[in-house]
Amino acid sequence: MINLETYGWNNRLDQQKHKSIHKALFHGRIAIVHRTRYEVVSEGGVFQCELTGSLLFGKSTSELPCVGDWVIFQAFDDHNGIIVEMLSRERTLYRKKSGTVADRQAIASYVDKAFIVQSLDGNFNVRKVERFRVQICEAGIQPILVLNKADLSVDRKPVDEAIEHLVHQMPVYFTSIHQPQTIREIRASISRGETAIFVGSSGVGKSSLVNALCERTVLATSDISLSSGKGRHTSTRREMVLMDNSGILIDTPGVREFGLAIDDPDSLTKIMEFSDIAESCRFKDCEHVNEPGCAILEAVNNHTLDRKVYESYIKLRKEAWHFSASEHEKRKREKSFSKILEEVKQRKADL
Ligand SMILES: Nc1nc2c(ncn2[C@@H]2O[C@H](COP(=O)(O)OP(=O)(O)OP(=O)(O)O)[C@@H](O)[C@H]2O)c(=O)[nH]1
Ligand SMILES: [Mg+2]
Ligand SMILES: [Zn+2]
Repeated sequence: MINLETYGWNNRLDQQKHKSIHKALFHGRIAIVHRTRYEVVSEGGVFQCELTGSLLFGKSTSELPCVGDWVIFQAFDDHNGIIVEMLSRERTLYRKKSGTVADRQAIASYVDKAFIVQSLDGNFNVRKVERFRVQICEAGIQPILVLNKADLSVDRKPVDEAIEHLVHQMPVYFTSIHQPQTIREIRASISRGETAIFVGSSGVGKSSLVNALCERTVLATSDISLSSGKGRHTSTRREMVLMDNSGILIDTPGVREFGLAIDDPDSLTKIMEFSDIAESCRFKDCEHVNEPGCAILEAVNNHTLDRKVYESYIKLRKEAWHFSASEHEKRKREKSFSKILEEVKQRKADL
């Protein structure tokens, strides 16, 4: 029998389940999502489940179960079942679905820690770290920066300089799968029942790190002798694995672009730790672009705030604003569309 507490099941979730009309059924956590099939880890083992029609058609794509979600399911036999209910989501990492204006995509839920992985072999990009960090903090998840492939002889000075402002905002680890001590440090930062996700570009070593943390090959990794490590996508799905006597790890495929899916652009000021300075701006509604008496612009001019960090903030805020405005528009359109549908139904009923 599987002890679901090692997968993060707790009293709060238990209470939630007890309020459900489905409380007599099994519950479990989604480990892998295939197109319409979900692998659910439950006390009785791993079940292959589908969704009931009302879940499948009653929810938008981003609301459908993702890796990490807790669900209640009806078992048909020892291996198969149907998901009848999702427990309410917490700490969900979203991104903007690529190729859309304001569609969100759920990456994983019930996440405690997010490891932003970059490698020191030319992949390092501090602006990308900021982007991931903003989305992670917005979800109430703890961000951690992992700079992998530390065994390669690379000049660390430019990296240290670039992350100077970040080291105050999140823990930073230099790791290598060839240096066990660095892996032990990461392992020690994840407790039993805690869920940690690994995000970052392709080839940085996310799956290799998960394997090293589990001390066995649970995931496929790319063979360096066969590729330059660039643009080759080895992992193709999000997958949850259990680390022995410890936490839950979620590996993700490398993403080329990580678009922000943020509802409240103003939250960025707080997340990027600009609020303290912004309090001294002359105007309460200062946009920090060209207003007189703007404390942020003053900080940039007198070099207490790095101009590049400021520019990054403006760019991310604009993106978040664009997403939230389009999402708002979309909701309005959906509302008026459902109103029209209601009216049509009503008219039919009146006839
Ligand atoms: N030198 C060195 N190579 C590493 C390290 N970690 C991973 N690699 C190599 O980097 C390559 C890519 O590793 P993966 O774990 O497949 O990378 P990934 O981030 O999972 O990539 P995607 O699944 O495509 O997103 C492999 O050849 C690994 O052996 C490290 O610490 N040092
Ligand atoms: Mg991978
Ligand atoms: Zn200002």
